[in-house]
Amino acid sequence: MSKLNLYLGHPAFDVVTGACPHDCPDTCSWQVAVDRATGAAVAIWGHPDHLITQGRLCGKVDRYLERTYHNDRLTVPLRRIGPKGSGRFERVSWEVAIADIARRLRAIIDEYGREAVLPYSYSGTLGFLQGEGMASRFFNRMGASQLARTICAEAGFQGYLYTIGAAEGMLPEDFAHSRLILIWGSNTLTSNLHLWPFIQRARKQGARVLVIDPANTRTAQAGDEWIPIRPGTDAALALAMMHVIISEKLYDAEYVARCTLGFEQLAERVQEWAPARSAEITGVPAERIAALAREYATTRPAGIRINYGLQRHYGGGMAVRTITCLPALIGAWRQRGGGVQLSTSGLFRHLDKSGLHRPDLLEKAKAEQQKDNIGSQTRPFPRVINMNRLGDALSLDPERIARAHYHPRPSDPIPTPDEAGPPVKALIVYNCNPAAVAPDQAAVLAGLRREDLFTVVLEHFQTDTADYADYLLPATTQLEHWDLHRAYGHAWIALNRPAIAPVGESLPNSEIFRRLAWAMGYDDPCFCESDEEILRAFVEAQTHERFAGLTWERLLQEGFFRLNLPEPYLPFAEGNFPTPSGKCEFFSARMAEDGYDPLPNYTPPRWRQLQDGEAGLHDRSALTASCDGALVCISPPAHTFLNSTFANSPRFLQREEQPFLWIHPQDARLRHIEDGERVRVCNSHGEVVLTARVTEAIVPGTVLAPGVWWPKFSLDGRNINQTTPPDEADMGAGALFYDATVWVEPIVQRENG
Ligand SMILES: Nc1nc2c(c(=O)[nH]1)N[C@H]1C(S)=C(S)[C@@H](COP(=O)(O)OP(=O)(O)OC[C@H]3O[C@@H](n4cnc5c(=O)[nH]c(N)nc54)[C@H](O)[C@@H]3O)O[C@H]1N2
Ligand SMILES: Nc1nc2c(c(=O)[nH]1)N[C@H]1C(S)=C(S)[C@@H](COP(=O)(O)OP(=O)(O)OC[C@H]3O[C@@H](n4cnc5c(=O)[nH]c(N)nc54)[C@H](O)[C@@H]3O)O[C@H]1N2
Ligand code: SF4
Ligand SMILES: [Mo]
Repeated sequence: MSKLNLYLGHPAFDVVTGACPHDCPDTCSWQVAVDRATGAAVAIWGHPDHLITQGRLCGKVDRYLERTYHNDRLTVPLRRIGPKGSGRFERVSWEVAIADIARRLRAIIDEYGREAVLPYSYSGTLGFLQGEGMASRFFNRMGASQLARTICAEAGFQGYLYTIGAAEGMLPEDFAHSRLILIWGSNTLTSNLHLWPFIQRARKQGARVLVIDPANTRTAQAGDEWIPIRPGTDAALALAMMHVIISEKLYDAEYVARCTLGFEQLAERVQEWAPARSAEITGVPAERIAALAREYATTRPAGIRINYGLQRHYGGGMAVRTITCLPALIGAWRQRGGGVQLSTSGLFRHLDKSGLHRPDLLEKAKAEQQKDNIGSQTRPFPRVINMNRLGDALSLDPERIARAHYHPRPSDPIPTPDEAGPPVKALIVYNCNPAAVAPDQAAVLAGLRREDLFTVVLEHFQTDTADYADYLLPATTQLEHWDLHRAYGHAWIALNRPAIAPVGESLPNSEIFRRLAWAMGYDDPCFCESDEEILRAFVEAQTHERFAGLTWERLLQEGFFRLNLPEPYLPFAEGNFPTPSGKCEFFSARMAEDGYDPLPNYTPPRWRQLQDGEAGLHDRSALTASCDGALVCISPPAHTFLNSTFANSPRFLQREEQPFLWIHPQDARLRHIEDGERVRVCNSHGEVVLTARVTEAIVPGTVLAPGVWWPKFSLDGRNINQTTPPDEADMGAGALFYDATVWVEPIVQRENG
């Protein structure tokens, strides 16, 4: 019998509707059974009535109760007693913790200015409230440094916007209508599971599924064909496909004329991109490229799923920009099942978040800052720090701090060291585990180790980051707090109701920031609103037609809401792209203004530039004279981890066995590396010990380290982000997780020699 039938309607249990908080395109709705007698959650399952969840959670979140009731859950506020990083704490009361944190923050602000405080957060929860809801009110009111949240998706997102205009495209359910599906830089069965049933439906109707990936992933194995490609070279593949499509006149001339901009220039550009040239760059044989182009242009409808795996390279922005020209070229947008999906977050772009985040409070802080008479007045206040540059941001060197400022486009000025602003003296981390997930780990840890840095961490568990906290505050999990979610892989909004009381003394992020605001003396009424009041007001503030019919009462009753979209949803069938020209922009004047090539192009990845000796000397590893024997390292998600979340669960640790490094037999042989042997993976940023898995499931010249392991549960207390460069992608200052150049050697050999 299903869990649902066991508990629904049973007098001894309440069934509470919620939503998965995690960073995943699927944003599942769930139901939780709560024992009325004990108040404990006893079962969780996917909501059966949700079109995308379809009654199933993934293997990770199916075990969410284990996470909530885990023995290692933080349940009381803690204050550091040992040296920084030792992870030794004593228990304190909430009153003491909040009062002391506020006192320390005030002292830092008085001495160094508001910008000396840096919030650091990302995607532990994607909820509107427990994500940035109360936190942004707090930091706006303070006038703290702002954080550019660049760690995941920025490069590709910007590339998509230049071409399509907004993060809108195919809906997942519409892949059921496709007859050809390209899964391009995405491991659907691991990171976007709820798309798969729609893909399977298409296959039953005869659709073919091709997977373009450097690794023979689960998804590649489950598809019809794996097309192996060298990391960071996808734009070269797309350009050659366009070359074939245009030269063989397989494009949709009518759609191109009516709905696109710059076809003539595009045609001229792709003349340079014969499949043979692309083959040399991508490693995909020229005949395969030509056949792929023909199949893509002549199979209708053709859908492309790109995911962010594709854009964690130096040329990631341009790659996404270039690939997303393909559907317009063949008129794929005309049909249901045709087009491309990167993210659906743009469907929600009309959400009015001003009442939630209160940017007006920042104006208040700015006005006060004028009077403070501390800090730089020569550049806009407050400064914005690129989260990928945390190591630089935490250094005391003004040159490095300046480098950590966010400058997402070539046309953006890089501040001079005297405009860098104060050193970061207080770091407030929530929903994030930078000691594990951020690039240039050694630099990040050096910063966290600073005795003069006051660090507060809000967490469920004692992560590697938490080990460096001065105060470690226990946060509630999704079972224990209110929240509201929008998806980035479909068109639904979901409400999360608390199912159980907070475990131990844990508090929602919203409540922790609320108490901190009071202790800081911020008397704005918004810091007195309850969580329910905040969410209700947010829902009621929405006026755009896409949200017509969305009410708080309805959410309470039904748990989720689908945006009002036309049925079928064919956003660009008649053009109407949300770009400046209203067309799909093969030629983008905005790109030219922002300092880019206005046409689709191939921007080589950083590993390629290093090999060709072209990388800027900004970057320390460029100083390594020779790239002989270097390999490209990518580190996509391990199946049962979600970034670093779940990577402390005994069950999932056992499934992933140990931190592996996939290496092709050819590369292993050259280095005398045997399967199962310990290897050292290193570059000028850092090094880490992994266990070699010699396999043909990765293209030669590339190694793959499934991520993201907790350093402290790894072989040598480090993880693969020791080798991730802090450099920025071409667009949006995005991260380069899959663009590391590394050297790999067996450990035995080095110790002997
Ligand atoms: N189980 C699980 N699910 C997750 C996550 C997780 O960590 N674990 N992470 C979540 C997050 S934060 C995100 S952003 C989303 C999206 O998550 P992504 O990190 O985009 O993950 P994937 O969709 O797995 O895409 C990675 C795939 O891209 C491939 N790849 C790497 N470089 C290249 C390249 O240059 N070209 C091509 N063609 N392929 C390349 C990798 O081999 C891998 O198979 O998934 C979310 N879902
Ligand atoms: N090498 C490598 N590194 C990567 C990636 C990769 O593919 N390879 N992927 C990158 C990507 S795409 C992303 S999105 C980032 C993600 O990086 P993070 O945003 O750091 O995500 P997680 O690693 O899942 O860590 C989230 C933390 O938030 C905590 N948390 C969850 N809910 C709450 C809450 O309600 N309150 C509080 N206070 N804490 C909470 C969790 O316990 C967890 O420790 O990692 C990036 N790092
Ligand atoms: S992680 Fe993704 S697939 Fe798993 S329950 Fe959450 S939203 Fe669904
Ligand atoms: Mo991400």
